[in-house]
Order: sequence, then C-alpha cells, then structure tokens
Amino acid sequence: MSTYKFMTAEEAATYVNHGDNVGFSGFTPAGSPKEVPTAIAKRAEAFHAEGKEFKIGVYTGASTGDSLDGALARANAISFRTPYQSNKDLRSALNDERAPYFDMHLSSLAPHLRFGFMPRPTIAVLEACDVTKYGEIYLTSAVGIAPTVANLADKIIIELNHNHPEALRGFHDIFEPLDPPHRMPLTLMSPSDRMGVPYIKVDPSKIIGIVETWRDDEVGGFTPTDAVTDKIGKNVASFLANEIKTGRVPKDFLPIQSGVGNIANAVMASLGANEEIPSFEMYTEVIQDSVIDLLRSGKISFASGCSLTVTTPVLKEIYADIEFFRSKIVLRPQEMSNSPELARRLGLISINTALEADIFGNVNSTHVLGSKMMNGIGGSADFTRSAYISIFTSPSTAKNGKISAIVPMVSHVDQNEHSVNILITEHGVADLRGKSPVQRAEEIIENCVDPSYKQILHDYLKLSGPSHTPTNLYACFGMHTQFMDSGNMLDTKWDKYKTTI
Ligand code: 0RQ
Repeated sequence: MSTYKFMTAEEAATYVNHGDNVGFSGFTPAGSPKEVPTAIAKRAEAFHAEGKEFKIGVYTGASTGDSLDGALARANAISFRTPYQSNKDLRSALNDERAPYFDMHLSSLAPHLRFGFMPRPTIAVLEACDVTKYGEIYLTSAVGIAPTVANLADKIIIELNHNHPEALRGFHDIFEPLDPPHRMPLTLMSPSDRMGVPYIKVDPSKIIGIVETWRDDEVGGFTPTDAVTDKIGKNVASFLANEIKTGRVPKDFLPIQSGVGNIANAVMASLGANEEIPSFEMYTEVIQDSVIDLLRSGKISFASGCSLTVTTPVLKEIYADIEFFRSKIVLRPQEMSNSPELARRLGLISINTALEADIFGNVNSTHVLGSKMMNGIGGSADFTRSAYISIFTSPSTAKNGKISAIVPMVSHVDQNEHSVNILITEHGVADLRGKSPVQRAEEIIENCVDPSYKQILHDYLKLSGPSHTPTNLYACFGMHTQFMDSGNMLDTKWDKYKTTI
C-alpha cells in the first residue's frame, strides 16, 4: 500500500479531463465511488464558470449513488451514460436530452467495452476495501464492471473506503471470460460454486492515486410493504408453491433471481414467509435487505449476487457478523451474475417488475407513457429470456387508480410476449405458457386487471375482427391518450375509434 500515492479527491479529479470516458466500480449505490465523482463534478462546474467545456462519458455497473450520478448530472458534466440509472436529477437530465443515455442489458456492458463497441474507458475509479503492493484490488459491496474497466483503463484511481472492513476479502469471485472465438463455458454448476479469484489484479503502476474515505453507500430505504405489495408477494409465493406441487418445478426448488425496488423487496419477504416453499438459493444481481433476513433465518441458504444493495444499518449488521455471512454470500462481476448462459443452466426462476404490461404479455419496465425514462432495463432481460420460469409483477394500477398497468398495447417494449411466462398483480396470476394471444388476453384480463378496468379491456378486444393477435391500430394507445387528455384512463371510451372488423 505504501507504494501508492495518497491524494485528495480534488487532486485525483485533476487527472480527469473534458472528453474522457471514465469507468466506475459499483452496482447500484453499493460499491460506487463517492469522493472522486463529486470532485469531478466540482471541477466541471469550475470549468463551466470560466466558459469552458467539461463533460465526461460515464460507465458504471448499474445505477450509482447521488454523489456520482446526481452530482455529475447537476453539474451538467455527462456527455454519455450507460447502462442503468435511478437518480432523479440524472433522470431529468436524460429526459431533457441534456445527458445522452444508452439503456442496455447489464450482462452485455463489459463484453461490449472489450469488443470496442463503445469508446474505451481510459480512467477507472474503483472503490476498494484493500489494495496490495502487487496490484491486487479488493472491492467493497459490489463488483459491477470493475474488473473490465480496470483492465481497459490506462490509469486507476482507488477510493479506499474504511467503512468496509478488510475482512470483506474473500467475498468476491472475480472472473473475466475470454472473448469469442476463444470463449470457454462459465463452469458454475450451482450458485455457491466459484471460478475466479477474490481480487482484481492490475499492473500496480496503473494505480495513480489512493483517495481515502469513510462514506457509507447511498442506498435508499424501502417503502414498507402495503396491502397491494403484500398481496403481490403472496400471489408469487403461492404460485411457486403450486408449481412445486404439480411437479413443474422440482420439489427441492430452483434458484431465485429477484429484481430491484419496493415490490421486489416485498416479494422476497413473502417467499420467505411461505411454509410450502423450501429453503432456497439465490442467483441474482442485487441482494436487498429482505434477502439478508432470510439468510439469517435459513430460508435462503446461499445468495450469489453482483451487489449488496442493503441499507446502511443492514450492511453494518452484516459486517458485525461477517463470519456468519462469509459462507453464504458471493459477489461477482455482472457478466457472471447476469449471464444468460448461467441463468439457463441453473434453471433460474426470475422475478422482475413491470411498469405496464399488455393483454398479450409484452412488458414495459422502463418508459412512462412511451417516452420518459424511469430507470432502465437493467438485468431484467438477461434473466427473463433464459429463465426456467420468468415472472413479472406489478400493482394492477398506478397513480391512485387513474392508470391501469394493463393496457391494450404497451407504450414501450422491454420484454416481449415470447419471453414472459407469468404475470402477477395483487388480483391474481396469469399463466401465459402455451396460450395463444387471445387466450393470454382472457387470462390476463380475468386474473390480473383491476375490476374497474376489466370491461374497458374486454371492449377493446371487440374492436378488432378475428385475428391471431386482435390489435386495433386506431385504438391500441387509447387508454394512454385518454390519460394524457383527462388524467384518468377510466374515462376511456372506444366508440370514437374505427373498428377493424
Ligand atoms: O412512481 O413513486 O412517483 O408514485 O412508477 O413504482 O411501485 O415504487 O415500484 O420501486 O418496485 O420500481 C419497474 C421502476 C418498479 C423497477 C420499476 C410509477 C409509480 C411510482 C415506481 P411514484 P414503485 P418499484 C434488477 C432488474 C427495471 C429494471 C429491472 C425497475 C414508480 O423495478 O426499474 O427490473 N425495473 N432490473 O407510481 C406511469 C405506469 C406506472 C407508473 C408505476 N404504468 N405508468 N407510472 N408507475 N406504473 C435490477 C437491476 O437491474 C439493477
């Protein structure tokens, strides 16, 4: 360690210049650098005050904390951003076209950087709990794309975060595959297998400086479970318990992947509480608070993820009991945690969240009214397309019932009807497997749609004559346009549209 130069975040930021592309560690606010990006944002503001340009391209694992995405967005310092975000100021910036954003599958980012599909990150800023003089970097609460950007960059800045204990060494399984045509199989046969090493190894001469910090991850809390999210969680759990009973899912169960957010957190709590679901493993990207409770109770026996996206009190509890968790958690690069090859081999049950779904089973998880980006597709499609069973959950309505989450046609497609197996709302479960579009529409309207919208959707189906997928191109966005006009989809009337019978 003494071989490296310790410096302030402000000094480290002077190595970052206008036009640079910077790769940051982290996945969600977990493991994302905090001091250096904030200092880069201040540097950008100083340049802008002098009338000079200063913008950088930003690569990270997924979303980050406010000290990275928020600070850079507010400083108007982002020339390009990928692959996922969830910060309100960055969301405004990209929706106002002030920060070009490329929403992409998380498993694809590291290989696409290596392939040269996007500009090479020349500087890497990595949060670490330890660095050896041999250039072995031990990461903190997430991995993300850190191994790839560390290898591709010419210069590496380490944020040494003393809030993460050196005892975290050993929690990571770092492996970077070769690229085609030399790619070999990822050899994991179960979520707890390992195939890499616990550190990133770089040429120590690339490490230009170490910035010390004691700042916590900026993981937000969760909205407490309410009647709707609780019912969604219970519906997921009883659906899966029934799949075990019928033999469609093996009786000792399969590994679970679960998405981000309040609903995902509630779903995991319900799975934990259902006595018909046996103890299970997770092979997922984000390990949230509810997973930690279930690891403690033994309901989850092992969790493989890309990040420990837990609130600060929960992270402190993990660190206080780190030897208990050592044999139960592994953190991997997103190229492994989100690998479609592994999702298919391990037989994952994927559970992700939709903003809206249509009556045929297409899912939109990213765009409000087709145009405003919420967060991004994240890893949802990495898992959905390759899962043993792919499940999407959503409350049946949003905005106090003025929006139906089930519509005639989604206003943006993230997952298509060919990949979505099961749709679950607080009202029930639609099993789309093996059903024609018309049968799927009946299943979804009957089981998932809020009662106040059932007739509107049944009537929509009558606007089209017999066809494989009865779509009326005049009316398919009628519920959306009604919301834009009156602020309530319940006002939708179909008689103003031409029928296509
Ligand atoms: O807005 O808070 O202003 O009321 O959308 O909804 O209920 O808080 O849901 O926190 O579970 O997030 C899809 C965004 C859900 C998330 C999404 C409004 C609603 C509310 C959020 P308000 P909730 P959650 C793993 C896998 C994509 C990536 C993914 C996500 C807000 O799960 O980003 O799955 N998923 N990755 O009111 C307009 C609709 C709406 C709507 C809800 N139909 N129209 N607004 N809202 N439905 C993770 C990673 O890959 C890192």
